[in-house]
Amino acid sequence: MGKNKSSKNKLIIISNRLPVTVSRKKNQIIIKESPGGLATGLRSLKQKKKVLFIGWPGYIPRNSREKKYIQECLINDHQCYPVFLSRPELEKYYYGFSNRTIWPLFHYFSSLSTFEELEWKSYQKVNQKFLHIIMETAEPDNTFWVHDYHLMLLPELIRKVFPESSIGFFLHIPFPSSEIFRILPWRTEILEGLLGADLIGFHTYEYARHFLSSSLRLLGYEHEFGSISINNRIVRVDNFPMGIDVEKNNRLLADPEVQRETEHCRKLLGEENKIILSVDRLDYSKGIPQRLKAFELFLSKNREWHEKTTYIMLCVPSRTKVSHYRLLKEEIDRLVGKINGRFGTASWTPVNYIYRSRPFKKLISLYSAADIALVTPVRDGMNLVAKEYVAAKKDHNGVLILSGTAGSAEELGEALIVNIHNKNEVVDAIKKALTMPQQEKISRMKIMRKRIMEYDIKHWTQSFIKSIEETKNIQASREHRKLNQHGKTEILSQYKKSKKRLLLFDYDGTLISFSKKPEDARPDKELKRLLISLSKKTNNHVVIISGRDRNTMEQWLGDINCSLVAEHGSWLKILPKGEWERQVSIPFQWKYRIMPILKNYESRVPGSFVEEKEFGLAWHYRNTSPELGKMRSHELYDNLNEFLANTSLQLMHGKKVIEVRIAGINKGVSADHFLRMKDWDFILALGDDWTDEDLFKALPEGAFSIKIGYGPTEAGFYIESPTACRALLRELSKS
Ligand code: GDG
Repeated sequence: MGKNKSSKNKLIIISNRLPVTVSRKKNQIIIKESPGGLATGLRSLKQKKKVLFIGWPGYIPRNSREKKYIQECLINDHQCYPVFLSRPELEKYYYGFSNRTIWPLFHYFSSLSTFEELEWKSYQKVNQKFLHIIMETAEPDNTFWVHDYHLMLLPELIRKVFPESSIGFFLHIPFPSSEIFRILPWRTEILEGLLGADLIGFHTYEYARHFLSSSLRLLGYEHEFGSISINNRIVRVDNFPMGIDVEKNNRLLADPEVQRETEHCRKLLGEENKIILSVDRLDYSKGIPQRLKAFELFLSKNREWHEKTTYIMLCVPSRTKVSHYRLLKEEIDRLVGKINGRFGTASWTPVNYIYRSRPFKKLISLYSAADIALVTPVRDGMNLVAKEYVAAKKDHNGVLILSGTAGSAEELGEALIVNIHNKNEVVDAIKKALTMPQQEKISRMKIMRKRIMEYDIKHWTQSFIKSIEETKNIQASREHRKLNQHGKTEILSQYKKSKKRLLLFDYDGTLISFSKKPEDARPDKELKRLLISLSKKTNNHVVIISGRDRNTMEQWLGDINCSLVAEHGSWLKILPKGEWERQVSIPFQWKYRIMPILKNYESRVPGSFVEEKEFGLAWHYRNTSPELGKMRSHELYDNLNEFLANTSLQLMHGKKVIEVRIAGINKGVSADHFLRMKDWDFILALGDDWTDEDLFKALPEGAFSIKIGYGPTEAGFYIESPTACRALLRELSKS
């Protein structure tokens, strides 16, 4: 496959299926475009970007000549790069892992999920296969947009071969709660695969929240407003509710053929007859049997509607090779037969069941003709049918009944929202819809329609791509501040040149890595040696600024010729005098009031503990279950915040710690003592926590400041870890 020379503006869309279908008829290969919403949405980007597609063409070639022919046609005429899959691959990767493991699990049908090692292996292999085609087709700086649950390992695979590329991933189905997700034996591999992307998109806020929660619980990744920092990379997680192709919709609604078909349909069923419509792929997630049972109950409870309402149920065959789907089909056939047999008459068939795919034009005519759309999935990522129905109701004369468990319910709150497992609720909704006053129908439909017209497929595509770009820009600005060799050389050369140097170091997370128990983070031999060597130099004044208590500081670092700051500045030991001085003179009765609150959290959150300092109290939650710790920390913070209002105490949320201490004391204020001491010609401050931000803010112009780890900061530079920080200290001490 020839490489397509390109620039940054090449966008590569990767999905299980290409937007074309290849088939063979009478010994001839036929290629038909099957543009879904996505392909349409991308058309609006085409002026700015060259768009290519990678995916399975839906056909297994008979021989290598045919394969080559198909390949050439697809590439040259459709910008589609095929990934050919063998029959065993389709069986294991597609029908197997994708549709027998992930699909049921992510739709909360965990009991239908199978966990077969061989299918997982095939899933891995096929994701690799996609990667190979990508490597033959793409350039390292392209933008990749990977779609859906079939390719969840691909973002990480692409990242490994093209580390600088921009990668977006969008999941079209729900992302389940972490309690369901963790059932998957290969949960960490899937999460890591997805986290190779720069941007991970979901239909709803809930799915994004579930994903963030799984990443935290299973991999320990914290997030800040939906952004996760992994080493030096940011991964943004957000919701992008998919819209529909509004333009196509409007075009078809104006088409005389569609209008004729709508009228024909209405006439056929009788002008007075109310039409209830549902359109689904035949899938257990769509709640079809439950809906039929609810309709049966409606008919049995409301005889006055007999012969006055018809339910048109369009089911599109789907995954017929998976046994659950075949069983479902049988159940649906049986239920339709039962209802029609029980209530039907010579002139009226209550359920008009169509089991085949119809051209989209016909679908629009049906939407247009229907008085009610009954969209009641058990669970659905979004459900575009609900949106298509609303969009087709130009005259606003229709009612949408929608499951609260469909992603689209987040945007379509004016629908009659139901729980499909509550048959009576559905029956009431059907009745309400049939008798709804015209004015109410119009006002509900108007609001929904306006929203759908605005947030259409173009809007969705553009905002996703824009969001990848924004994430990349944030990444670049961070990269720009990463302490590279050039930055290091500058610091070292300034250091060498200067005569009056102030070195301000935070302790935990900066000079030493965090450990499970705070008392285990003693300085190691090398650290002591480095600190001694740096503080011995007559031109240097070393200050270690910590939130730790005075006794620990003295015990661990008291023998070094440096100044110490304990409890964020409540105590200072300033050289050359070298005696501890208290900076606060406030009665500490307050501790007796705060302590029971913190102790209560200590007992409620296993692994957490309270630390008592002379002028502060801290509740540490580093060793708790990450989510519980985080949740309780926010709760405690809120409680204390109210409690401490109008006191001279301040509340601080540090790294896995909540601390209460005297107001007006912080690392910035303590640093000021040292900054004012002399006219320093070299200042270097190192810190990792947000308490160190006060220190960075207090520094004069020209000072060097370095944040250890990633996240928003006032510091001039980033460095990735305490280990990297140690390496810098080594170089300084050698200078
Ligand atoms: C997955 C997620 C998410 C249906 N019958 C015919 C036909 N359709 C079209 C509809 C609609 C689409 O198929 C169905 O989309 P849904 O959103 O309802 O459901 P899934 O197929 O399960 O899609 C879902 C979606 O991905 C997008 O992210 O919303 O939650 O499960 O557009 O119009 N089209 C034609 N003939 C038919 O007979 N031509």
